[in-house]
Amino acid sequence: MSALPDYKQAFLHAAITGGVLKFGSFELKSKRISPYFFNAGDFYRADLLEAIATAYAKAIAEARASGALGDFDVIFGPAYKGIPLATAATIRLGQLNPEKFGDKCYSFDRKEAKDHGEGGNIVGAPLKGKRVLIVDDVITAGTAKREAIAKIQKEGGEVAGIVVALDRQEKLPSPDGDDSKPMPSAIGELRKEYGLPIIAILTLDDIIAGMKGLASEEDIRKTEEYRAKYKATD
Ligand code: OMP
Repeated sequence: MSALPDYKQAFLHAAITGGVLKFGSFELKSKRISPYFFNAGDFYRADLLEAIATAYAKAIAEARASGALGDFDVIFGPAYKGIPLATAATIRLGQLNPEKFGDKCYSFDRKEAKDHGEGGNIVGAPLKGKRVLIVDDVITAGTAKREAIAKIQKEGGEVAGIVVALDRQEKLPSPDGDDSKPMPSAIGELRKEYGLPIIAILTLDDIIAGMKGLASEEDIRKTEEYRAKYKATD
């Protein structure tokens, strides 16, 4: 029996059987070579999109109910992969609890500012004076999250927190390039630096625990080896 809540188990099952969580050899943004890769852009089929939207919505509702996350006005999805995630999560959250979440809005950024028509950098709800929850796919080094925080602040919004589908639990690269040294995690550093709640639907530990029966013995072994090599100290 899995210790994961049902909605997380259902999400992990959808990610593996739907081919969103892939096993093989993948170069990451950090240049590390990973035996697994989670591509949120592959949640394009209706049933998979529904699965990820439900997982975000339930994780957000759970965090609000426990007090781990404060109130927010807008769900922001950084371009491009965050756009359908934030949009779908906003709809699902409103369906889940219309009274509590029916007035939540979505918003996303343009990669290039538009200089005609309505103009600007933001599509969807304006961020000025709003509490903004970032919804994004994966956290490895936290670079993309820092960029999203800076964009929201520049628009006059206040970041309320970050929700990701997967925390890879990786240590930050050592300044001297020696990856064998213990180092803290990207999530831990972001929490410390910005004092923000950061919520992950799944962690690498959850994936390894849930892979059994869904992935080959070899993929499980390689993923465990990768975790042993790159897992952060916190
Ligand atoms: P940061 O941790 O904020 O730099 O973001 C990591 C980014 O890496 C994600 O937003 C993805 O674009 C990409 N990524 C994945 O999508 N899936 C993975 O399993 C691993 C990565 C990655 O390259 O680390």
